[in-house]
Amino acid sequence: MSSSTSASSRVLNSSLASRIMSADEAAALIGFGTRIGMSGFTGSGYAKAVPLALARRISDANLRGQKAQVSIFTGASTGPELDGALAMAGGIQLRLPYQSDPETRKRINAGEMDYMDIHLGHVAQYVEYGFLGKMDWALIEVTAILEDGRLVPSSSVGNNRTWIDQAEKVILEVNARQPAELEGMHDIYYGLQPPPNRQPIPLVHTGHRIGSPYLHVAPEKVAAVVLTDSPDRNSSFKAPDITSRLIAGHLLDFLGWEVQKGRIPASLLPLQSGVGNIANAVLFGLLEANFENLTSYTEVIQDGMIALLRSGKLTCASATAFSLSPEVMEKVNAEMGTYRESIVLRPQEISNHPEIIRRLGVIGMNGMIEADIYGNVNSTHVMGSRIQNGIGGSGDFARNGYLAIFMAPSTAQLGAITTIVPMVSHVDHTEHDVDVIVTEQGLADLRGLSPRQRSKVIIERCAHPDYRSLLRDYQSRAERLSFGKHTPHLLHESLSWHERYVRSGRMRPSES
Ligand code: 0RQ
Repeated sequence: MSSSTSASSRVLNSSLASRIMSADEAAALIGFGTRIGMSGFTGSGYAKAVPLALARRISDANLRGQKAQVSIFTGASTGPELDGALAMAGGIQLRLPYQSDPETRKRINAGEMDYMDIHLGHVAQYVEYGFLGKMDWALIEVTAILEDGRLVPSSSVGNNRTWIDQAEKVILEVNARQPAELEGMHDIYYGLQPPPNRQPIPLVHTGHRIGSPYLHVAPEKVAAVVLTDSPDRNSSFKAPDITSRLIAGHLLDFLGWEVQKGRIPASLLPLQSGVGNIANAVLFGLLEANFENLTSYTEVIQDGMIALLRSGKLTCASATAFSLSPEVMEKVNAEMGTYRESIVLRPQEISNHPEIIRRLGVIGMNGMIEADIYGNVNSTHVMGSRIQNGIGGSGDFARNGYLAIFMAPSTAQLGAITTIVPMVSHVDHTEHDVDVIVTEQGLADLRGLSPRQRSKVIIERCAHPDYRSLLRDYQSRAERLSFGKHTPHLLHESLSWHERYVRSGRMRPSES
């Protein structure tokens, strides 16, 4: 297959080519009330034409007074043509497992849409165990369909293997915009069995290939093939600002100390890096740091990861998806073939698998909304009730990695609220899973510390000076007056700290 081909010339299987139809015709096959497993992980490799056509159908039906909705399962967040369009049409009944679309977020927080926030590494097996009901449709973007019917996956793998295997019927979108050179980059593992017959996964280093570069589909399940030619859509990253540079600096100093103490090799351990600007700033910080021969076992390949690969500092990156800014995506797409040896894209039940994350000793670096003085971390909820994105893969890596590191600026909303609080308003990662907290103020290494010791280190190292004395005061009063003295708390007071955000008057009307 040449690199710039039309979508129709990428459907090499004649039987499947006979099922080519328009996005509207394919969307018309999907019944309302069904469960659809769609491709997509961050703004990469998501189905782009059929969701838009489905959203139009749903809008029309709703105008006629029909309550038309579907349930959407994906790998993670997607792009505006999927989440954005379907949410805008009021067409999503249930969404899982991770989203970051503004319209979807608005509807979830307005109580108009059900949302299940599931560890990304758990989704495939939850569906296979039958916990989430029967899958009606799989709607999957692919790069090409080979003569023998095998599928060349797209710029993300996510849960596509599971959706194709579990769904009754499959719709394939063949996207000519995805570089043909993606062929050979994927590693799709078909060896997972359910308990009690589950065997060890034979993956022992980041670049290890243990499966096939192709997805397999039973041809009789394919109800439609739709041809597209549209780019992935991820947002651009902000240039690292002073806060994210400081956070990156503290983190890199800490990793340097760990090497000096002989705890980890000079090439570190495989890195996992979460979403967002701070995670990206840490990757760019690594460019200037003294570490060589790095590897990465992660979910998403961000701009910073590509810069590290190009510099030669990173030798190999394993992930389930690209998550590149439009500028970097264009460059990477033009030279995709050069990354075939250094990048492996896997199903997310493998990229996020506890067994492998523990075996490789992954260093997990993720963003957070807030942490409390005992080291519990909230990654998902503002004021304990308004979801931001979701836990994503942060729990898979925090619970099972060699180090669980969480990062955030020490204040949010222009300083109106401290991100170091007495008690988090929602817990995603408990004190038992969190090793290190970093803000621009400093880094708290919590390993080996009791709760009371942790609280002192977190306040002194991570809290913003404007909030430090208030936190010290809370902590000392709690130590004197608390019911128990193991994890001292004043329950009537601890959560009221979050009200500062409301009292500050800096909430936007849409949030109140
Ligand atoms: O609000 O959008 O109105 O400005 O929350 O915060 O500072 O832009 O942070 O983009 O680094 O994301 C935790 C959300 C951080 C992310 C989180 C407000 C803040 C802003 C966003 P505005 P920032 P980032 C692998 C791993 C979970 C998933 C994960 C995340 C908005 O890192 O989703 O780790 N993590 N996946 O102002 C009130 C606070 C606040 C607050 C932040 N304490 N109170 N508002 N905000 N803290 C990848 C995948 O799994 C796919």
